[in-house]
Amino acid sequence: METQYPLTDFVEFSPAELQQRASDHLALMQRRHTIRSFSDKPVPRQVIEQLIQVAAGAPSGANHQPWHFVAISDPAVKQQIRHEAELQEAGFYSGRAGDEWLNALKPLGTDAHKPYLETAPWLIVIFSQKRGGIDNNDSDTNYYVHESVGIATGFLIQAAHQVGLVSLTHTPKPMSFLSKICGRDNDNDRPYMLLVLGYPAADATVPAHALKKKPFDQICTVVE
Ligand code: IYR
Repeated sequence: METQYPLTDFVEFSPAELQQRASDHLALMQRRHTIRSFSDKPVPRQVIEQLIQVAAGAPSGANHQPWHFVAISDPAVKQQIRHEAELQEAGFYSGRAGDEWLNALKPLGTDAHKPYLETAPWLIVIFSQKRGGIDNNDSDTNYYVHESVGIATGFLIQAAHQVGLVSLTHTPKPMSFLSKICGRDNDNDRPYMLLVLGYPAADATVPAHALKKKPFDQICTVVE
């Protein structure tokens, strides 16, 4: 029989505390914004490693943890990533994306220029893994890989905000150049997302478009 342990670290709050905590958490998370202008202020490696440990605590299919995080602060590697990303993005923004996509991006004001890939103190490249199981055994299939890595990435973004950092989810298209740069050019690892982490520049802005949230009744149906 599989071993089971009693749940000993769950903390229960009173209904009043629960309500207060939910309101406080909502207020905290409503201050999270995707940032595209970073300061070069350093962030200690240990903080980044702890954020990654939070991400790696996300639920995953069969607990196979189908992810690998490459955390980069080396200026030469960041420069290389910026160079390659801008090459890909130049093609994307000058037509490859198609008109509909480019129009959808207009209110965000993004373009092929990605200076923050060098300015920000840390880039985290998140890889998803098709196989590996829990013991890194290549013959074991991983399950719900996309869902699992998506949840872990969400944990990472949320944790960064909670500790006082800002982030940008960057998805250069295609992302295959990241496999080579990160030394994970194999047929198991696939770049999932590039997360830029650090402090906002003093003149950082938030596009008005990003503040437009759908009304609650449009995003939620309650059945009670
Ligand atoms: N990958 C490009 C384009 C881009 C696409 C979407 I969808 C965004 O929400 C934002 C940007 C880039 O990172 O600029």
